[in-house]
Amino acid sequence: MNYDDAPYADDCAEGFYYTLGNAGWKLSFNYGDALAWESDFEKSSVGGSDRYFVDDVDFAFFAGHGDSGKIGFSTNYDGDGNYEKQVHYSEVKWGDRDLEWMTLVTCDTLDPDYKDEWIAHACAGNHLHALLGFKTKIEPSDAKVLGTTFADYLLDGKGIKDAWKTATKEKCDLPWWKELICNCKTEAAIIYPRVYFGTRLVHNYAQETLP
Ligand SMILES: [Ca+2]
Ligand SMILES: [Ca+2]
Ligand SMILES: [Ca+2]
Ligand SMILES: [Ca+2]
Repeated sequence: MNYDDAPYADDCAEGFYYTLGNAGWKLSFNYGDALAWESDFEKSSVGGSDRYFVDDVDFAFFAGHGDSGKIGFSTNYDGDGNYEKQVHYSEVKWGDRDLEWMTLVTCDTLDPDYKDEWIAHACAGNHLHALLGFKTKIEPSDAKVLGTTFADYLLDGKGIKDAWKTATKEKCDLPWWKELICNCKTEAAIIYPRVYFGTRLVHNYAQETLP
């Protein structure tokens, strides 16, 4: 989590975290601001330690700053000097250890121009089940209850795609003047691998529910 000048990121991430925690999920870590390190998200081949952090849990959730193809951090914990103070798509491979779902509540990170890159890196090997986030800008205050709402829908038994779509549709709406500036409306995104065995689709992760 990166709360630094993203005033509702903590409400968002902690809403998600404690809603699942109260429902009996084991809580592993909750880091904000300078305690949130980019290396926690990055693979070991670029000097990261995701195997002890985001890839050591089933569900990881980040709220803070983002840009096309990346998320941002306030302090530098980069392992190899490339892409400092950010987690760039090329620095991640998720789910090759334990992670199934990654949610990034950040602006523009899942910009459609970078969809193939996220699939090629984050989903390499088809381990990760879903990467959730936004294609566009989001209004910071909309994030406030988004984490809780999303967790509630998952706990209600909605599939991951449906839960994310419903929660973001309900809670995220740019003010009209921002829509004019970017000529866009807030649009959520979910990226997931379709895994085939021969010609048969063996995993449709979009409908997966919490175990
Ligand atoms: Ca790096
Ligand atoms: Ca980095
Ligand atoms: Ca990994
Ligand atoms: Ca797992």
